[in-house]
Amino acid sequence: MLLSLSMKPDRNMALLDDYEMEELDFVPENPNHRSESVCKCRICCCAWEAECWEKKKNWGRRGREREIYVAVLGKPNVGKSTLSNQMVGQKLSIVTDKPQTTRHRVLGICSGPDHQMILYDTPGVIEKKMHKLDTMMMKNVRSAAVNADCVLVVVDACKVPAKIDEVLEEGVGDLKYKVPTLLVLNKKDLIKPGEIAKRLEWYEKFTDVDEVIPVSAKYGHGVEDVKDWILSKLPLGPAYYPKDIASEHPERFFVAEIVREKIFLQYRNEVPYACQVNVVSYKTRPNAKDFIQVEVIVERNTQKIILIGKEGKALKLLATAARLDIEDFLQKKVFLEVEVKVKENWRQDEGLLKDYGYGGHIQAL
Ligand SMILES: Nc1nc2c(ncn2[C@@H]2O[C@H](COP(=O)(O)OP(=O)(O)OP(=O)(O)O)[C@@H](O)[C@H]2O)c(=O)[nH]1
Ligand SMILES: [Mg+2]
Repeated sequence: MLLSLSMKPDRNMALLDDYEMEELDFVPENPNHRSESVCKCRICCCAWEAECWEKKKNWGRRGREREIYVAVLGKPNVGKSTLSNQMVGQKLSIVTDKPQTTRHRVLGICSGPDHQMILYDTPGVIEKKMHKLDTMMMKNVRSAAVNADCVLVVVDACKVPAKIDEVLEEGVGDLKYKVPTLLVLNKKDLIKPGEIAKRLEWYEKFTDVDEVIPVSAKYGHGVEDVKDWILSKLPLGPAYYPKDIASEHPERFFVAEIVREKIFLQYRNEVPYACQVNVVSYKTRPNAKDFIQVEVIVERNTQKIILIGKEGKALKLLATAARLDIEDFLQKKVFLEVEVKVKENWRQDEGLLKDYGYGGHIQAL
């Protein structure tokens, strides 16, 4: 099954809307409702620690019982986000054909009648870190894996088999021999069955994983086998989240991600990588469309010119494509305003990166 944004997530996933924020008299530290200060729930990166926790503690957690945490790791472009979306049953992570699309750890909740898995989709593991952003993205990988009860390492079946040591090293470090690890051989639809068998054999022989399962995340083939493997390995805990919610990032996180996806799809070469998207204002209006103001930060004026295009046409195209998906996602009409700004070398600026929500860490309970 192909996933689309029109598969609407439950509105519960929003933590605080503008009205709640006003009521609570909160001044956000950064535009995307994320900061280094970490919510006590240890999952989200939201800045409003106390209230967020207040809100969530009634969500069914009992004492210190366990949920199942699953980290989805792998190199860029292997299909981690596609697999995570399929497992959750909703498009939470953006997907493009370009490597390094995912920059944060994205939490998805997969609830069944008798289980609840909490999945972390992560940025692709890269060896060469060109910018501080890359380093912080790798921190996000580690923060997803540090509490994981099990790890899925996704590899691309089309690629020549290769060791996964560096992926495990980056992700789980010293813990690598302690957590059950499944190698997910993805994109099996792109190779012949005989080749799949050879790849399986190679990975079974030359990697230190508990099992190898071939899947085609894009078409949903083998995804149930992955879930069964996770369930077979782990003790079941009580549901932490209400069964009908799929994530707990605030809506503005998904709005920014949708705009970023459209940038990746519309622009080429370095441009998408030089873009950061922030939601600067999100106003819910009872008698009018929601008003969303987004800024796209680029590193150079030349990139700004490309983004805007001749007579603003490119930016208009981008804003329309983003708005349509945002409306699908939120299931309501919105007014979307997109502005492009230049902040030189933001990818190297630790302060800015933190403001943009990278490098948040997870607090162990
Ligand atoms: N044919 C085929 N394509 C797939 C499959 N899974 C993912 N893809 C494609 O592979 C590309 C990358 O998918 P993503 O899910 O964004 O990969 P990722 O590992 O999350 O990538 P990063 O976030 O950049 O690390 C997209 O074009 C997907 O449509 C699959 O099973 N079969
Ligand atoms: Mg991804």
